[in-house]
Amino acid sequence: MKYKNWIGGNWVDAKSGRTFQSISPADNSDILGEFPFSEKQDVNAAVEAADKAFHDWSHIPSPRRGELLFAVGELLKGRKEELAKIMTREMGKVLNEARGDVQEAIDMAYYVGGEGRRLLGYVTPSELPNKTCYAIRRPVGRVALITPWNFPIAVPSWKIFPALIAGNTIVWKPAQDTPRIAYEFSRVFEEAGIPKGVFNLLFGFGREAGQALVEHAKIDMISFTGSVDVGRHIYEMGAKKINHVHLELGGKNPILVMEDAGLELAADAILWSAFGTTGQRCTACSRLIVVESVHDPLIAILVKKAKKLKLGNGLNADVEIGPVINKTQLKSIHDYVELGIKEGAKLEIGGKIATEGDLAKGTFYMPTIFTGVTPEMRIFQEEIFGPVLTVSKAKGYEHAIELANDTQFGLSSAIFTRNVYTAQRAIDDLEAGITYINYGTTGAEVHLPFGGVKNTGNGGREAGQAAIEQYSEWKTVYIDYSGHLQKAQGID
Ligand code: TAP
Repeated sequence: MKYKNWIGGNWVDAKSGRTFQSISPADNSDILGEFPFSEKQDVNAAVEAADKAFHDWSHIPSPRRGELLFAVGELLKGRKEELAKIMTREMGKVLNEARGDVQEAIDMAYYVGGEGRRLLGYVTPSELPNKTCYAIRRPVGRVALITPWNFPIAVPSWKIFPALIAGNTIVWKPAQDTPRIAYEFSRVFEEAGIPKGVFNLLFGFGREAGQALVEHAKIDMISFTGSVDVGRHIYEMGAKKINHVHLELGGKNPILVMEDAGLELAADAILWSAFGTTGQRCTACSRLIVVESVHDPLIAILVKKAKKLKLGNGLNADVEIGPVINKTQLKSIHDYVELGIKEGAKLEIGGKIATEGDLAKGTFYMPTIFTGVTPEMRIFQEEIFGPVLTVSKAKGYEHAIELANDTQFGLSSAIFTRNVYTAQRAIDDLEAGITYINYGTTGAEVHLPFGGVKNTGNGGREAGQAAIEQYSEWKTVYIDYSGHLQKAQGID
């Protein structure tokens, strides 16, 4: 089936008529549809539509905007299973995880919908008599949203809902690998009755549609989730226009295991964090750091459990690990594995493209564990974004922290210990936006801030109250009811 862009409330083809296909990574013969290959002229139309809709949308009282988000939440609830199945077909994550992805958007719809009744500012006394002062939140304007394929509903929902509640209009360019689920998600907003032009959906590739969108003069804010390289480029583009740019970038997230950890619990959490979503999460655990005394027993448990993980099409209930998103990513993962071997790491398990039986129909990689990994190795430093876990030995707590922080990234982190002193110290010592105690590195709750330090971002956060701040700006109001000219700072 042929799908269209959604611009100004109308479903339209790309002006050039060009299209691209969405292919299932579990079965490359399964085509999920044909989508417009948008370019500059389509971007112009979408931004014009967002611009035209901005005045009216931003003047609707925010509790009313919240009601629309509640309606979206209700519709998502009703379509959860259907959306999860399409997501599994298109993106590959196993069905249970796809359900979680949709659930995150449902949670976000309700959480942010409720914020429509708050959008909190504050009132202060004035330094002068008969004068009052307060500060309120106002929308930023026309917002460009650019998202990756790995959480194709959850990550966009972290941006779309707060942007809308704050009174912005949006143009969303989803990843080229997951256009179908973006279409289905957008249809829910149409069904809920969002006014024309408030939400515009533009399919296409980053180089063409994405680039033209971030460069557009009428875009006031860019919110981007993706790789560091593209993020840096977008930051530079945004800087030229003095745009507000929000970046959520990569991770190289460590789990630390101390001598007093529960090893069975740690092993289960490590496998879930490293190989869930086939390692394609920004919060995936890609570096395991284990103190020497428990290193060998933990590796033995991990290898035994990892061997039992079942690869396959995520629509099948017994499958635990789905495919890698596409052939380019499959090659990149395998190149990293070959590099790891050359760098001198020891391959404990995996290290191969999986092609047995039905796996040959798609892009599958065996869960892979390297031991003996040291900080000079590129597999320790670079985001592989696949089912590859590196293991490093630490001499003790201080060394484990030193290893954990020896990275350009700082998204998530975790420590397994039963010692409350060690746990509390790690919360202070780990350079990351998120720290888990006795849990893996993945999983987020929508009412708490999400994001990272160092090269993982530029200081902003998704979700929680932080999301509202992200998509709004302060307006300060002074009301003088003295009836004469009162000058501040004691000027006569
Ligand atoms: P990227 O290749 O960076 O792509 C992300 C988005 O940017 C896609 O929609 C892409 O479009 C678009 N894009 C590419 N070049 C562009 C350009 N020149 N101008 C404007 N847009 C452009 O990342 P990815 O491979 O899809 O996603 C994986 C990365 O995302 C990992 O680094 C992961 O850690 C990160 N991630 C981070 C988080 C958070 S919250 N920190 C969450 C999820 C993922 P096309 O796909 O069409 O090229």
